[in-house]
Amino acid sequence: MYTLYGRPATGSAAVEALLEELGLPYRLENVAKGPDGRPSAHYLANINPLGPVPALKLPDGSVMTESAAMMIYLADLVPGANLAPLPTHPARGQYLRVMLFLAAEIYPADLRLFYSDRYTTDPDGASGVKKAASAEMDRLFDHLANMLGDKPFLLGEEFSALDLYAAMVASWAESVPVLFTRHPNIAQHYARVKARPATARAWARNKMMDY
Ligand SMILES: N[C@@H](CCC(=O)N[C@@H](CS)C(=O)NCC(=O)O)C(=O)O
Repeated sequence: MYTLYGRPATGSAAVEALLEELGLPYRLENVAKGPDGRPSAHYLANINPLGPVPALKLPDGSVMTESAAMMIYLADLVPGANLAPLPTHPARGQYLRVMLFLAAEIYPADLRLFYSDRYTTDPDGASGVKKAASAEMDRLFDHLANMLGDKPFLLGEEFSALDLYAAMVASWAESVPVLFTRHPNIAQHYARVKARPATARAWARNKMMDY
């Protein structure tokens, strides 16, 4: 049994959808924030001392953090589900490249957008951080749209774990309707991913919106 620690519509949403897609047994643990904005002392002491979600407890009791690592790990565990190119597959390099681009570029830019005050020591600096993050998100989503092009999925015809992660970060845009108008291919991709029955089950719980 896997335990996914998360909160609706956060970085746990892609992992939850992937667990559904793979048919792995899991339970969800909601990590509520206290009045100080921090998770419980139990979560900090036993699951993730840094605080954020998601975290994933594996059947052997060990804990993983880092959403992209969970995506790569879980998809590889069930090769028969075909949600990741195998290490020797020609698409493996692009798969890892784009997964890390989403996790290391778009996700942190989004954190700067939504938690701007954390990224400056200047009491008046948050609005500048937010403005820069917003411009960076535009630039990164332009790049994502170029990588997607007119393909149904990021790797081409085949859906993969990458598409879950990409649709999740798209849902975090400063304005999703503006993003989807600017990049209709990202809008179509989001709809395609969200329409998958297993993902739809997980994302209904996350209240992932239709646009
Ligand atoms: N690099 C981490 C980032 C995790 C992260 O920043 N999670 C956010 C939610 S999307 C969070 O828990 N933020 C709460 C906080 O920092 O207070 C990952 O990919 O798992």
